[in-house]
Amino acid sequence: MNDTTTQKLTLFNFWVAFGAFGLACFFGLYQVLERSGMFSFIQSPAVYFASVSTHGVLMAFVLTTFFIMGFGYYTATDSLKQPIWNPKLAWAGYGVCLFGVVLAAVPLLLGKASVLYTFYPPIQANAFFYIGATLLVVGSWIWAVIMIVMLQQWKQAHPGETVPLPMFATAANAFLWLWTSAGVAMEAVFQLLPWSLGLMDTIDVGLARTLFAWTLHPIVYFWLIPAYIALYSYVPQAAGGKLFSDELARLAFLLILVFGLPIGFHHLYMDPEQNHGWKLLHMVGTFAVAIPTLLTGFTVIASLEMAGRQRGGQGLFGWIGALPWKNPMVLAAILSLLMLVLGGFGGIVNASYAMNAMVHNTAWVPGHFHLIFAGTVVTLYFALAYQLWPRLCGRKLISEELVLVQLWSWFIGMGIMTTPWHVLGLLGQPRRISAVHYNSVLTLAWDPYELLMVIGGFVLLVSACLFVYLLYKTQTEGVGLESQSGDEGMNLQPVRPLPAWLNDFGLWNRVIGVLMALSYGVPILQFFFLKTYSPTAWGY
Ligand code: HAS
Ligand code: CU
Repeated sequence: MNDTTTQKLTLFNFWVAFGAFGLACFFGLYQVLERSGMFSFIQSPAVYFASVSTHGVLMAFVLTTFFIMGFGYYTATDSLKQPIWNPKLAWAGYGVCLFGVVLAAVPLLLGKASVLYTFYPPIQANAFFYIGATLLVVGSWIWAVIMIVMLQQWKQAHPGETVPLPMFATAANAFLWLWTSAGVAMEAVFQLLPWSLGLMDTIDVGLARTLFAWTLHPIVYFWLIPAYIALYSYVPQAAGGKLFSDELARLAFLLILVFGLPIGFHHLYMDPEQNHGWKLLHMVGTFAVAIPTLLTGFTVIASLEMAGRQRGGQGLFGWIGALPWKNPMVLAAILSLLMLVLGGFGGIVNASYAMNAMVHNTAWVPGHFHLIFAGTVVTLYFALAYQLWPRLCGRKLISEELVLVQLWSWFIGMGIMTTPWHVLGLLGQPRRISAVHYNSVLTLAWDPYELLMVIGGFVLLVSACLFVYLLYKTQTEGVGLESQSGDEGMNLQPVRPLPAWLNDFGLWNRVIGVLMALSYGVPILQFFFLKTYSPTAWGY
């Protein structure tokens, strides 16, 4: 039941997301070419770092935030069957975000903000970059508030009823985002902005990295949750079955919300500003947060198995062949789960304190996150776009075959590009370098992998262009749909009444408050009481 306001809001958000994505893929190809060192005429560290910073910001912040906002508006109206609360405010949020992106884009493209997407000090960007990034976050808070208000409105109108799963997950993501973004917001307001405006001579880099770590881990779950909504709410139905367990799905989202937040120090294992005990504590939490993903794998694969068996699949694995592989949603789910196996394995290696020393700051890390984010998550964003586009534009997709070609080529390209990165990382190649000549026999071993990475980059760019082309052509030239039925696709199977803790976030927000105070309180407060870099302060 999407009214035209929702359709427009969703489409406008999606076009910014996918426009940013398409552009970022061009930067990506340039980067693999430059980094390979095979084409001396394009070698330029200055251009490389401007490009990789723009690429990272476009992919990690623009694609994701706009996609999540657009999908959230769609999911809220479709699953709650109520219009958007305060559409004017929603458009204002969109405007603030877009303005922020433009403001940040100028210094990025001029090479005045080559600070990479993590913008760790002491490298400094032009102030407009930080102002733009802050506006993007502030605009997205408006979206989060609208989601939470819509949830409350629905609950008031339906006392005692169970919130539909897609909206439950969307609201979890809105809360997650408010908690998550607080870290980087504090870093921007109290450190980066005054420093870049010349109001402060220096800032504490250790504190900045700690505040960024607050944001850096849970933000990846902010990106991931829409992908899981696809897995739970669209895939079982698309496969011809139903969701194995609605309750397990809710539990997975709650566990992501609670465990995803207080564990950011696995990004700081090799940093000196936090002590070992805190890192160990965050490591335990990091292993705990793998549980909801394992639950998701179990529930979704069980749903697929039920569907495959209903379609006549026999034996231990016969159901896999019986699945409708030509359905874009099902194909995307299978490919995503396959990439999740290796991407998640890499995550567990990263999370292991001792093994992290082996891979930290090597090409392994971009291998990990391209596979799990650009692979698993973005593939499901594609599938959601293909699912929603006909409903948003009132037109049929122009070619089912090309959609499948696009999904397969993205999967193949991602495999070709990220496997060598994992190997290169183990061979000791640092991440975040442009083409560097080490003049060493040891680095000769890198060459074949660099060639593969270039080939992967090409395949990915072709696939990305095909994706944007398919959406554009469908919107402009697709054959009109005869009727638009409301619930098609989204699984809203009725659920029995659930206890409040599985249907509400009040308790969980309090639990998170306590966990955040426990895991970040002392590590942040110490900066105000200790002399950060005094060796005695660290007990050495
Ligand atoms: Fe990560 C670094 C740990 C998940 C993204 N991660 C990053 C960075 C990004 C990122 C962007 O502990 C780089 C940040 C930077 O620039 O510095 N990550 C983890 C762990 C997980 C994890 C433990 N990461 C993600 C997700 C991301 C993401 C999701 C994006 C969306 N990550 C780390 C650590 C670092 C890190 C360290 C710091 C590294 C360093 O030193 O800098 C877990 O959530 C992963 C759990 C997943 C699994 C996989 C289970 C598999 C399943 C699939 C089953 C399917 C089957 C096949 C069997 C345990 C459920 C079925 C087949 C059919 C045909 C049906
Ligand atoms: Cu993390």
